[in-house]
Amino acid sequence: CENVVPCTPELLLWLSAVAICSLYYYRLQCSPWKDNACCTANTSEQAHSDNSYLYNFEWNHCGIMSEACKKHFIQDTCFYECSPHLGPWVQMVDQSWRKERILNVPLCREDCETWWEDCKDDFTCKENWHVGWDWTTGRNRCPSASTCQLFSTVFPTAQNLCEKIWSNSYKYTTYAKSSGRCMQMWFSEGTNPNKQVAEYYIRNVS
Ligand code: FOL
Repeated sequence: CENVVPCTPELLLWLSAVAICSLYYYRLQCSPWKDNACCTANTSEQAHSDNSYLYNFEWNHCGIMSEACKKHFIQDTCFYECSPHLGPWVQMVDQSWRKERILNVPLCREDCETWWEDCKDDFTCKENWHVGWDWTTGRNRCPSASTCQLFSTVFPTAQNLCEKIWSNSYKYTTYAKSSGRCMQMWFSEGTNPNKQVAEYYIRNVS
């Protein structure tokens, strides 16, 4: 900071406080579920790690993913692993790595749109992140037939991203968070807004 402003001890202290706070913030993305969660503290810790053992999944498969984009993937992991209100959308599957999946969870438009907005300038080589990777190194790498492209090329719209990336785990909706008709990946600590949404969809089975 010397070239910009004088490095007073106060300023240095402030800068380190900011650094520590932002680190702390990123470690706490699953905390909204702390009172009622399907995940363990260990899983929520792993959700924040670039070398997570959860699925050995490499976010940085086309260069380093931006922090702004990655935070949505961390939040998605929290939601996927921790949410106790996904029952209406759970289906049995017969896959090597899981026996249940979520299908067509109605996601609030803000959550989907900010996810796309924050990732649109990042890169990926695949539209469906569930299948077709090269796992020979133990972590997913781009298959040789693919090329790294902008998210905004692979996923032209927010709807494309949210629905296709995890093979229709999510259904894009135009419902706002305030509607009570969509599930929120992002919410503050306190009452979980998704409880009432799940109850609504259980009562109104199509
Ligand atoms: N988030 C959400 N919202 N829904 C999900 O289903 C979801 N799933 C993951 C992470 N976040 C999620 C798990 N991700 C493989 C790839 C990705 C992954 C888990 C496993 C994997 O091993 N793919 C193999 C095929 C495995 C198989 O189907 O047998 C591959 O070919 O790349």
